[in-house]
Amino acid sequence: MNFEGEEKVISKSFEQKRIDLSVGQEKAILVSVSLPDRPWLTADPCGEIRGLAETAGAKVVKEVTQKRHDIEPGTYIGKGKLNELNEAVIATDAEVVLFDNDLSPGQTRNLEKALGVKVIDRSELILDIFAHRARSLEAKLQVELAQLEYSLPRLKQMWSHLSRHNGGIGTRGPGETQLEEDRRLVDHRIRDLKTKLTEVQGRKEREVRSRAEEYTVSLVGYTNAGKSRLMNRLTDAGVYVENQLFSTLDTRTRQWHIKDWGRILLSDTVGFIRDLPHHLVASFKATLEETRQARLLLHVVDASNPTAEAQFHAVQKVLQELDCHQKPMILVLNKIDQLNDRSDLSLLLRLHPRAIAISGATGEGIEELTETVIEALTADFIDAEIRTDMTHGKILAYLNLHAEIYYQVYQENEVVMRCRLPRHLLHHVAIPGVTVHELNSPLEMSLPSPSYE
Ligand SMILES: Nc1nc2c(ncn2[C@@H]2O[C@H](COP(=O)(O)OP(=O)(O)OP(=O)(O)O)[C@@H](O)[C@H]2O)c(=O)[nH]1
Ligand SMILES: [Mg+2]
Repeated sequence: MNFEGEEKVISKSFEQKRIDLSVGQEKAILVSVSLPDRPWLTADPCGEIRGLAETAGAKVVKEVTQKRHDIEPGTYIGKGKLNELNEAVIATDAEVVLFDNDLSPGQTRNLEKALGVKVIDRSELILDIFAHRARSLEAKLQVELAQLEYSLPRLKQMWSHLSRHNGGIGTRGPGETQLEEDRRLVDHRIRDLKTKLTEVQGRKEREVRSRAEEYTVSLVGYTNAGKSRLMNRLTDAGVYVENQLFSTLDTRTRQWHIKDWGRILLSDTVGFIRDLPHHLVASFKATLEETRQARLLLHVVDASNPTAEAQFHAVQKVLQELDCHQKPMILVLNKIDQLNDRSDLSLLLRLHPRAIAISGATGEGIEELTETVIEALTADFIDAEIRTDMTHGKILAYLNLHAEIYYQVYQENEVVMRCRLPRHLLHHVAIPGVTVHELNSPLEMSLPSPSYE
């Protein structure tokens, strides 16, 4: 991958390799293996990998499935299945085999040798989709880093399957020197990208922190759950909505104005998926900064999807990796207009009694969602009496901006205020020369100011 203003450090041949390994509009056979720790979740075992394959542009010509207790170390699938796959490749003229499971570099190499076509695993396919979708410089840097980290241990195999694929050009594969050279270049580029991303991350952190006083809410959820559509409904953002996986790769933040209440900064972000490549999660930290710093998460689930519950857990797992799983969260059960049978919804509500059922498409449930968001954001408000002398003009201005002041008197050189403000802003106010007394009961609030030294 290559973009403006970026120095080309990776060799041309390496870039070409990546392009050739991209899925494109090829005829593809899908393979999905069920294992005890990674079972199929629906009656359609290839459903998700088909979605990914089509998103990448491939034409699916056949699907092969196998249930196993354990993988075959060399080839992942058993000998019989491999023969069946081989015959299918010949019969359909397939150009690529896409695995729903993750393969080791050795397994990929052996499978390619046996089948004579490219074999691409789930992580590589996801990385490929991300690479095509990335638009901003930040997203491009992040995807390139994830791709290179994924490729580094696979360089040898990348060369060999390409030489085979390209009809015998350099069929003996690259010399060791060429391989060493590639490794060195990739290594160098990884370091370079990490430095650039640290800069981006630092800038992003400062930018997001500067909004610390705002009500920041972040939409999270499985890919295609309907986050962007909900964002558009709430904010008129005009964000790209598409019935495909990973439509959104960059974070967008927009103002959500709630009548008679105020504004919220709402962020829409990249969707998650089961077994998201680890490199990708790690390198997408800059993009997910809004989520990491948000006060509240809206976890959007497609309630009409038969695997809704599993998708919920897959997202929670990624949130854990990002250290966001302890944040206040509202579970939003979306697409209820699409449910044929509302008993599926009852089941989800039994599992998550505090969830809010909505439809981003019809607007059903949006009012309840709005009220729940306000409740969650205002839950941590305090009432306080604040005394300060007149020299603290900045504090007064700050309170005017961020607190709801309902009582204010001037006594000699002192201002006494009673106000309601978010607890997390208290530390901005409680500085030397300012006395803050928390009012704990309505009675105390109505009493004449207590005197305290
Ligand atoms: N019927 C119905 N369809 C919906 C609803 N919300 C979203 N969709 C559709 O679901 C698809 C995905 O919606 P998006 O908003 O792009 O989903 P997303 O979560 O942003 O997806 P990514 O950006 O890929 O993570 C689109 O075709 C939407 O029109 C809903 O409430 N009801
Ligand atoms: Mg989206």
